[in-house]
Amino acid sequence: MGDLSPGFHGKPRDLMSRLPPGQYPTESFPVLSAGPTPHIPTDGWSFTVTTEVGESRTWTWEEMMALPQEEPTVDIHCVTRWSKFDTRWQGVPLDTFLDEVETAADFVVAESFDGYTANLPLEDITDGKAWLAHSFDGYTLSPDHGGPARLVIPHLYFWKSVKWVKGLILTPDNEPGFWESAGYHDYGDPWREQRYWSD
Ligand SMILES: Nc1nc2c(c(=O)[nH]1)N[C@H]1C(S)=C(S)[C@@H](COP(=O)(O)O)O[C@H]1N2
Ligand SMILES: [Mo]
Repeated sequence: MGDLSPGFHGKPRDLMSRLPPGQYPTESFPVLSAGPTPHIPTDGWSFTVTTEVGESRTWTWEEMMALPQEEPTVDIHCVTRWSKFDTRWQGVPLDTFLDEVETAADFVVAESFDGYTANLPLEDITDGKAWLAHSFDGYTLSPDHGGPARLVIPHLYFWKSVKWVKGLILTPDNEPGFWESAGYHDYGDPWREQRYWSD
């Protein structure tokens, strides 16, 4: 709790109101990866959105970097109970990619270069709620934190924010991802403490 120093961003009391139940604040940035860290060069990187009828749209690194950029500052919450306030990312809102495809799907599976997946309702990654991020705190995103690029979906537990993301697959039905198949909650709202299936 020593992390809660006044002057960091308002009063400690204000910060505590931003802390979901069962979480503790940290100023460090832990690394949580289920497997080894893949090292993907940007010239071998691409991002693909595939629709439920198999149509797809792909962006190269240069194309993605040329899109309008945003710099969200958000609080993030890991299911292992650490929360980190005011994390500053740079990237492209997922709306920008999804606007380029036609879909009637209600769900999406985010896929990583390492095989990791996470499922999400489509409405949870649209309307400015989620980003493809390539920088953190003004610096290129390091491989252990998901570089060259990762998802940032701050309103859900951070396991949904797929590192080394390579694409989004739109699906008519909900298809549980890596942790969602292994006992973690399907939706993962930190404010409702949706950690496990039984929550
Ligand atoms: N591809 C991939 N993405 C992943 C993970 C992973 O193991 N593989 N771990 C998830 C979990 S559980 C968390 S808390 C965050 C951790 O991000 P960090 O290592 O940058 O803190 O990434 C998420 N995204
Ligand atoms: Mo996590």
